[in-house]
Amino acid sequence: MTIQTGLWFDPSKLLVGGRWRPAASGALIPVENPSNGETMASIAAGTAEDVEAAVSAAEAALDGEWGAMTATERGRILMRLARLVEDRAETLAHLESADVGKPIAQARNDAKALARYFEFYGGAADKVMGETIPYQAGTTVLTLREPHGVTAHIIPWNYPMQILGRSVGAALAMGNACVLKPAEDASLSALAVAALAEEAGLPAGALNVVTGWGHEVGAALSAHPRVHHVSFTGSVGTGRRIQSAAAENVVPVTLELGGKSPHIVFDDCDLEAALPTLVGACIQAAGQTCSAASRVLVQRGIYETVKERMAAAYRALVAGPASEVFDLGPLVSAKQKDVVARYIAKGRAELTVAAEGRIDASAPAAGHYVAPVLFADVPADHALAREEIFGPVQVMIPFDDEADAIRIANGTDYGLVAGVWTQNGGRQMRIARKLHCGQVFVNNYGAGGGVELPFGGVGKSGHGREKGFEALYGFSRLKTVSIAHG
Ligand code: TXE
Repeated sequence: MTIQTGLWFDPSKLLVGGRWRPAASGALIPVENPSNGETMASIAAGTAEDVEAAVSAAEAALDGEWGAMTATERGRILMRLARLVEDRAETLAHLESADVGKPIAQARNDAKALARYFEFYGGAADKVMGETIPYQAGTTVLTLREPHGVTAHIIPWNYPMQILGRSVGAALAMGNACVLKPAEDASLSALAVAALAEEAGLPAGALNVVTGWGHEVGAALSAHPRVHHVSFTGSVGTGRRIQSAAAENVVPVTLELGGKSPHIVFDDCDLEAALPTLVGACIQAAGQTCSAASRVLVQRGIYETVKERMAAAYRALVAGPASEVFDLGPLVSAKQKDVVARYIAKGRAELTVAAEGRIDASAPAAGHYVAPVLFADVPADHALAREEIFGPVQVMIPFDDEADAIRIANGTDYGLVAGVWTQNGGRQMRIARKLHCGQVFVNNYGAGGGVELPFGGVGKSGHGREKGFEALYGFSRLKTVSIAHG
């Protein structure tokens, strides 16, 4: 798809204080369609000057109409936004599919999730309450939940709509004014949603969007002394830089930095229920999912059976242009394809390939396609079993018993999510408690799903929780008020 006329926003403009305008520098960044390498639009290359203007606009919103609104009024706006997203879901899905390269069915799911985030946080906005605390005689103590103020949202390219929804949705519900920096590889849906937010009645300055490069806009935003909270999803290296920059201003950060999530299959599981999820939980979005189950740990008694069945599924996988037709689209960029191709080459040289899928003949040579690869019998300490690849590559690791499974599962620096398949109730609970991660799926695997479920990592997967009510606590601060009244 090339970007068509009839869209409700101009991709080459920033949104600052309710005004759509070019970047202060006037510079543009071409937007590539990863399915065919063609340029389909241009986005504004914002700079520190635009960030400064956006932060000032957010402050003005907090001092003005937005800051004066009740939680119920904020919630109603988010609910209206949810309906508008639903109304335009098909266009949003096509935009995302073209921009990111994901199959249209997956992009439709992202649009649905985006609407659900706004619906959930719209409904939750006026249900966050403080407490009264028993204290000394003659004194009443209560707690108030207040917005941080200006919040920065630096988001990646793999699930732009979903990550925008969970981050900005929760921040707006709590009354913050947001400055959003989408990824340079995939900014279109963020601009589209910001325009819908205006239509829903969001006051000027409550949501500002500054597109541009990470080292310019992202760096300026995370270091800005008048930003009060930074929320980031992306790589460990960039997360570290963002946390350091925010530390200079002593402001809180929420970091979601990906993972190397294990999918653990015990020989007492319902194998027919488990098998379809084992491949799907990694291959979604061509493996470019933070919670991708990229390590499959299988108990030895059923290892060969699972390997054969997964290998058969891999041989049927076909990558091709983002559409209705193919299992996988291209990777988002030439850069991402190079990273993944290097891992695959290393795997081929040092490991056993169990099976691979293929790239369809119709896939344009200029697209960033990678055929999915399943590696078997992978040593748990191999680079492909420890490092985030962020592509359609899965490793299979055999294990002996529960203790062995836990040791391997906890053997990386990451800890985002984990999946466990077993019918043994005691084991389900033991494993769920022992895994070092932020979320455990037992007899299911919900990569990316669950608006209501708190989500986030431990270790190098980051800290802080998004989604659910937890996000509302993260996007607010608690004030204790102690009133001596005799
Ligand atoms: O990430 P970056 P990249 C992982 C995945 C992938 C790797 C690299 O392993 O292979 O990261 O991807 C902005 N200050 N994930 O290079 O750089 C940037 O503009 C402030 C996991 O795309 O982290 C974009 O908006 N911001 C992941 C965002 O950070 C900066 C999703 C993410 O880019 C910046 C994506 C800076 N100095 C990648 N430099 C997940 N957790 O889901 C860049 N940015």
